[in-house]
Amino acid sequence: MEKTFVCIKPDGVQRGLIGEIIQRFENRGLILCAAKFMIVSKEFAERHYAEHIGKPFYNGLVNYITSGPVFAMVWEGEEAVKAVRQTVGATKPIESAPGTIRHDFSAKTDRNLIHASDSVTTAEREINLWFEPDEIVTWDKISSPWVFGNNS
Ligand code: 3AN
Repeated sequence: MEKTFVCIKPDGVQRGLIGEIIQRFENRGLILCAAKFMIVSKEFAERHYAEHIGKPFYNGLVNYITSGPVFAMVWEGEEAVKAVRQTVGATKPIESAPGTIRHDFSAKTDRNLIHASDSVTTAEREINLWFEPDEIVTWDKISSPWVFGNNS
């Protein structure tokens, strides 16, 4: 199954939304594989956001993600990248669908609560950047066949 990287940004942590956000991924049957509560250094933020260097919002983005603790996670499931992005919602909260995390809890792009990998390739890069291999827990969730099973 596919793995993806998710990070609750400092506004999500400060606003007490860690539990709510985890609940939404658990509700979809996704499997938590890794989690870590940490403060991101400027150097680390620059590596994470390397693809955005030069964009007008780049410096603000680095300041934002380093402004307080974050909660980084790896989630697994069938088409986990797409499923998580769908639950997270569009980058601009004002354009995100009702029922998504960004719609339900945020108001503007500069405070959009959460990061999620946008492709399988990005997910691999981000998981390797944020987690050591021995921090990723591989386990059988007993409810998974009731979520990802096939009728055959
Ligand atoms: P997403 O997080 O939805 O994948 P990206 O990868 O396009 O969005 O952008 C990464 C982050 O950069 C966003 N989460 C957001 O915080 C910030 N960002 C993107 N576009 C803008 C923008 N036009 N103005 C301010 N911040 C932006």
